[in-house]
Amino acid sequence: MTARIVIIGAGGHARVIADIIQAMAKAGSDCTVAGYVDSDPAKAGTQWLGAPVLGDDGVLDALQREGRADHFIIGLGTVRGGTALRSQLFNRTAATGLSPFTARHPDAIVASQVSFGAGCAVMPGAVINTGSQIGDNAIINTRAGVDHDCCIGAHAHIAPGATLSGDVSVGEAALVGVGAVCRQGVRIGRGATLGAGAVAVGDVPDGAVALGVPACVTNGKA
Ligand code: JB2
Repeated sequence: MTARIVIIGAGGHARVIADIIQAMAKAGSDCTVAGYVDSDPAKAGTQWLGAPVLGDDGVLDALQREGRADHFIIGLGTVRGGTALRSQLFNRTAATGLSPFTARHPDAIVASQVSFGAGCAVMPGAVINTGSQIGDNAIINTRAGVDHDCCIGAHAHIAPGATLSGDVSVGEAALVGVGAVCRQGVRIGRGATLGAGAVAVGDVPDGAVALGVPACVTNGKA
């Protein structure tokens, strides 16, 4: 049966997700975008990549009950509220009875013995090497590299062009910024941020923000 997927959010990241689902369908997967939900009332009724904004999060129960959608994926990326908001939306939407959908672009390279949780997003050009584990609702963004035996926690975001060497661990809801680099074996803590372009040569503690080359923990913004 065709998976009818509702995308949570209707911004830039959501459109990238819609494009992936459409690319998967073209490549033979039985899936379609049922529509989006977005908290901005001005977006209700608009169309993005041929699919409508169906309302706000309040319509999810009815979509599920009336059989208009059966799956969801979080379409918010790096917004205010960050990964914490993504995890809240994931848990709240799963509670409606919709099932999380993993969107994996056909042009991503995924090695053997890689495992995915529920509701992940893997963008075009991403490379995930053997033995890696990707947690629920994690994003492996455009051209990010996740080498062998990495462990990416639930709700984490590996931003475009980031490079993780082998055996790197990224904690739940952590953000590895655009073009950041993690040396072999480092641990990025739960809820931590490694800023854009930073190079982590040592561990980043839970909740910390680390910036620069080599990355240093700071109280500043990433
Ligand atoms: O609670 C919510 C909610 N909060 C904000 N529920 C729902 N259903 N939608 C919510 N939104 C909506 O998410 C906003 O009204 C807005 O339409 C959308 C966020 O769109 P925006 O384009 O601002 O951000 P994004 O998350 O799609 O993209 C960010 O992250 C990506 C990874 C940008 O930084 C992109 O440049 C980046 N590539």
